[in-house]
Amino acid sequence: MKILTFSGSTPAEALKKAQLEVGEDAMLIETREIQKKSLGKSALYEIVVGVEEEFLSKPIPRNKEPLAQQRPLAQKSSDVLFNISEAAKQISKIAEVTEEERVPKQAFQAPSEDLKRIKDEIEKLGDKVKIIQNMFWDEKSPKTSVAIPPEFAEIYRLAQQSGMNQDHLDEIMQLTLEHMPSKMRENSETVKRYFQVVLRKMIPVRMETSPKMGGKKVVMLVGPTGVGKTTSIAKLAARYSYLLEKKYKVGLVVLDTYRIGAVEQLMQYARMMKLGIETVVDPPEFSGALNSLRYSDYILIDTMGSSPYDKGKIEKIHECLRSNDTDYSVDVVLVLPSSIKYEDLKATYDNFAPLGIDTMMFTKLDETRGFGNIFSLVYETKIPISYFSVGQEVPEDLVVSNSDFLVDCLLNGFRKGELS
Ligand SMILES: Nc1nc2c(ncn2[C@@H]2O[C@H](COP(=O)(O)OP(=O)(O)OP(=O)(O)O)[C@@H](O)[C@H]2O)c(=O)[nH]1
Ligand SMILES: [Mg+2]
Repeated sequence: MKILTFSGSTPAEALKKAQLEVGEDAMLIETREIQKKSLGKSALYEIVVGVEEEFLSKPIPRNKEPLAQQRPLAQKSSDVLFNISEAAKQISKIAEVTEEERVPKQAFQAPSEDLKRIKDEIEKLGDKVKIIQNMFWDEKSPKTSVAIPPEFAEIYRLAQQSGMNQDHLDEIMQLTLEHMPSKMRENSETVKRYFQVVLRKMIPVRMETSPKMGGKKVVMLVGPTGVGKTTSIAKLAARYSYLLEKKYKVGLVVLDTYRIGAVEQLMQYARMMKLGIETVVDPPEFSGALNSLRYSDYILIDTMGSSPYDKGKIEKIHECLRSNDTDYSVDVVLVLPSSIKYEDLKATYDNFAPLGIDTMMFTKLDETRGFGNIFSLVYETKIPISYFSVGQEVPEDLVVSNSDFLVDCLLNGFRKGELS
């Protein structure tokens, strides 16, 4: 065996030279560092290889470098450890190990740096996922598809379950999509908050105002049978006459002339609260009844319950309103139960609409779970809400209308215990 040495600025470079000169069959005997890298000087490595004489006799390609670095070495072939290919693999393994060793060392020195890098990467990935979701939402508007992106899914489901009319829901979703800043679409919490703001803006409410100096408020409650008109009149009478800071004079009128029981019901409340009460049998008596209560700040008018399809009874109320020749304008409040579906609310509204509805009052909120029907009716008719009735108790189960209350009921359900 012939022993040869090759040198290079790295062990790999020296090996490459050896491979070019003597081929793959040489055996690596030793690798040495001859000169350390220093300023202005590159490092120098020397490898020692052993080659069988027979391989050396093969012609060496003409364009190969001469064996400039070659020098014999007193080394036995039994000391040969590797062939050159194996050595090459070993050297690259050493390089890998060195690299691996360096990583944990760095991690140990600056763990927060690496964690920060990983965190940044995760955040970037999260952003990409959200961008994809938003692109998906842009493409599939709720008008054309039921596929709602995850951030919108919760709010969409809640609104749908609330009994809101589907067309209204789709319209509102469309509006939300158009106006919502893209930053807010990022998670379901911000989507919900924005959706709440949109809904709130869409609910017309009538603020409660007191009668002007020397003025009077005349309020008439109309609506189907058994919805809670008389009970609500009693709650309002109690509120105005002794629950508010200022105590107002309240007078009552009852238009329900055919049902003795109904008149008696309001009479009892009047007695309890010491309020004046007038009854009206025929429409021409209506103005007279108002005039006889002229000392009052509030005149509250209870009417006979009418089936929404009983045009005769509704017409009788209309006649009273038309016959009013006093100076007082009558605020007509349509009382509706929140427990019926949107389509029935709308049909009822349509039947009472000829009376000229000024505001709506929704009762029996304590008996229902979804409030989308109320939302849809006010969204459709644009008639503001004045009050909610949330139970049978007089006078406490009355809520003065505010959009926050309805939106909260709509999205989170009604919780009587949480009423202030
Ligand atoms: N749970 C619940 N019951 C209510 C509410 N408001 C009224 N009621 C009840 O509903 C029933 C009918 O109430 P009324 O006030 O007599 O209804 P009305 O609209 O005057 O009925 P008519 O005069 O027959 O047309 C009574 O038992 C009330 O206690 C409410 O908000 N929640
Ligand atoms: Mg009644």
